[in-house]
Amino acid sequence: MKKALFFLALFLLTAVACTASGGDDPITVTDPWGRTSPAVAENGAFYMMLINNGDNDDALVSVATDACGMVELHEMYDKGEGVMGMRPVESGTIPVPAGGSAELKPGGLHVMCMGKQIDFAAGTEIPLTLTFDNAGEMEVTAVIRDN
Ligand SMILES: [Cu+2]
Repeated sequence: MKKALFFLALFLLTAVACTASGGDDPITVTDPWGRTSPAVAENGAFYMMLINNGDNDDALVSVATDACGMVELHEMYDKGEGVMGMRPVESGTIPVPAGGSAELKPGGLHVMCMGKQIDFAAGTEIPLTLTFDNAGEMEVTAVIRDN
């Protein structure tokens, strides 16, 4: 029984590794990260570059992680008079066109982490499950750093 569990665990690990680095995966995610913030800060954000090497348009639909009470896809926008605000992306998804990319970065598109469950200390690694319209689920690890 123990042995069976071991092989099951091994299989699952292999499956996750393949999902993350699969050679024919049309979507590549580079440099997922989040900014350091103390546990008392209620919210945080994650950034990354989404690259679509495939022939079909795709879109980031949602992100899930145990590190946040709730996750939304957000964009920054100009409220006027030099004041920036943020809001959920209009279509609810972040488009990643075929042969193109989408950059999530400070001051722009971001994965909003509401109700942080942990301290975002430098060096902390946070697993994220990204769900794409076509490419399906993808596991990445965001690293917390200063900028
Ligand atoms: Cu936000």
